[in-house]
Amino acid sequence: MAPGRSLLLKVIVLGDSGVGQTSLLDQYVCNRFSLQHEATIGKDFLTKEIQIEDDENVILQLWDTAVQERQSLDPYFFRGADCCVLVFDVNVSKSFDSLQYWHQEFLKQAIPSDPKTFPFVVLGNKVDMDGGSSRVVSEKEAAEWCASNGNIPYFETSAKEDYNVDEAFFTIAKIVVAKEHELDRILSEEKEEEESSTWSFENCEETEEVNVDGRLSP
Ligand SMILES: Nc1nc2c(ncn2[C@@H]2O[C@H](COP(=O)(O)OP(=O)(O)OP(=O)(O)O)[C@@H](O)[C@H]2O)c(=O)[nH]1
Ligand SMILES: [Mg+2]
Repeated sequence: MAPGRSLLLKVIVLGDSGVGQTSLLDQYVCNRFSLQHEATIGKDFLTKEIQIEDDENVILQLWDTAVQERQSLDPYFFRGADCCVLVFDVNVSKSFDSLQYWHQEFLKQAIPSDPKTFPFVVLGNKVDMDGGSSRVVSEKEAAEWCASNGNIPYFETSAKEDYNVDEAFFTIAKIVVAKEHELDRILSEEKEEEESSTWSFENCEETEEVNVDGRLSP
């Protein structure tokens, strides 16, 4: 990436209604938390620019979707996503069971070029509730699910207490940027390979470029 420029990353947040998706984004971007549950309507995004290395800035475009959107996922909306954040509530086992569904639905709709390596992150939210006594999904159980579904990074969070929220989104940005760099590296290697397979014959009167298969270059 050219110096001084920021990479824009499209991040989709998915999960059952009420798990705290909007609250996590509100806490992360606006440093605020509300006890009210106002179901998200339509789809909306918040942006936050962060620095992940000395000379590397990224703009996270964080998409919060409404229940209706999630139930009939719009393929055109999900295509082009750089990361998908799956959220569940550690106090509601149904929301944990739904991870499988959201994971599969996202892959089905977004059709990433390599589903096995597409960056997901899982957030187990509301760990603060009742001092942890009402939780029904253990950290071990959640981590095991993540490990067996492609080693997805797992974070325990509390939007209310602002616990692990910055850390989770920072890791999300780093994972996606690392993937972008890997892609850039592969593309430049391919380009170099392509260039080195073009030979020049300099002993002719006019220099002609010939491909390895002997055809003249266009
Ligand atoms: N104790 C506690 N409550 C939380 C936390 N995060 C969210 N909540 C509460 O959970 C409720 C639902 O939060 P939302 O952020 O609106 O949930 P959502 O996932 O966006 O819900 P939909 O928009 O309906 O999909 C609200 O009453 C929040 O105050 C948390 O970390 N701890
Ligand atoms: Mg919401």
